[in-house]
Amino acid sequence: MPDPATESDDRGDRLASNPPRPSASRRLAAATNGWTKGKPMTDTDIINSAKAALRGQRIETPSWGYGNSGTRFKVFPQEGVPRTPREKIDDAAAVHRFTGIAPTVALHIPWDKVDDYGALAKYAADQGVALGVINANTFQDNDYRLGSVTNPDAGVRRKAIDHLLECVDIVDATGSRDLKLWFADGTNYPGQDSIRARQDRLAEALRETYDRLGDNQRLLLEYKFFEPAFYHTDVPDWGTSYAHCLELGPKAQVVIDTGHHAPGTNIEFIVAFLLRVGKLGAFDFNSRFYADDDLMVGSADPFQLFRIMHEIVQAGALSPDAGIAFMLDQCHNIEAKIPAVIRSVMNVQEATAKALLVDADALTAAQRDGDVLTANGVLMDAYNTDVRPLLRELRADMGLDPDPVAAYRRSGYAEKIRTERVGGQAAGWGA
Ligand code: LRH
Ligand code: MN
Repeated sequence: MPDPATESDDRGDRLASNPPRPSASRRLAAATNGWTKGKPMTDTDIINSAKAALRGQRIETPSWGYGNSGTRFKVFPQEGVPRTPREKIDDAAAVHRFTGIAPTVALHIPWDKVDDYGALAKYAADQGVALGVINANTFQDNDYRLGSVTNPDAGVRRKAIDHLLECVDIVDATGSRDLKLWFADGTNYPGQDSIRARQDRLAEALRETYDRLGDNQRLLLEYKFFEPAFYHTDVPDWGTSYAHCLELGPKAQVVIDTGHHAPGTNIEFIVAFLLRVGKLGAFDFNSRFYADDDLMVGSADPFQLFRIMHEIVQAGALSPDAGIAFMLDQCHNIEAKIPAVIRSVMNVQEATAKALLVDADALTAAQRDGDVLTANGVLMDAYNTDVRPLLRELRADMGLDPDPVAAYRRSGYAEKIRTERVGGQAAGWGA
């Protein structure tokens, strides 16, 4: 390992052999301002390949992100909130119209329960979107006080498993690919139940559900280190989810909800690890300052989101055919919901664009040479690049308004839903 103290002098001759390439921001500025005329098309290639990747990016929005939500202290209802799954789909379609990269909406059962899921899928298609991940809900029934699939009572476990199987029927009916499972299951006091026995019950329920999946369907298992359980949670971390997914088989994948980790957790390590073993199925993107705050992704820690997308880009896992579902899982307790979702999609786009501008050759060379500062510098260069001009240009190329939030505000959609959606029961968590 090179001695950092003497790092500079032998770096000299390396610099001679491959002069440092202009920084990401200089290359971006050069390319977007046509300074590259006559220069080899390298920078423009980089920009164009970044644009192509960004154009192919897909972000799924959550139906519950359009409904009322809050905390145990208060849910502040908002005007114009959808009352039905169809109105939630309308709002998701609006987000797609202004961002161009959010063509699917995740459903949550029973919050989005309908009699005819095929008709709902048709309705979504008519609005220009498709139904995405189906989320089961075993955390709001009175019977689940001591757990759902891990409950000591076999009858309660049966009820929970039947709900999971019903959700697979819904995946069939909507033509979706994924069933997503998050269990609130856990205990509040040491001794309350057998941690080991609960793992056996969980494995049994997962097995029965997994075996019900169709060939091209997946079971996505989400983890969370606490809440609503405050002593132990039955799927508390990525390792537990990974172990159960390994035990189940290839159709079982891990979901990383960016708000579900103990403070200080290096989430991009989990991303890199699961990508390496082919077990990363999806993200629930949001951000937090403290616990599972479910704030707009990238709003609390944009650098963390960049580091996560850097691992994704480096692994070539950004494009939809890499199989990772990039979803938002957020609650807009005090802010206007649709512009918040649009802003969130833009935050993921910005983090992705910066990750796509990382000079991978320079990074690999510096890492190979143990050149710590240069390696970190290459990443920070990309992170500190203002990619908003590039994204505005991309949206214009896609026939979209360069500023989706402003375009949404000018569209009159907010006024339309405020006047139309009067009466009826505004959608919410129904907790
Ligand atoms: C649990 C969770 C899970 C969803 C719910 C809406 O905290 O992240 O993904 O089912 O939020
Ligand atoms: Mn989640």
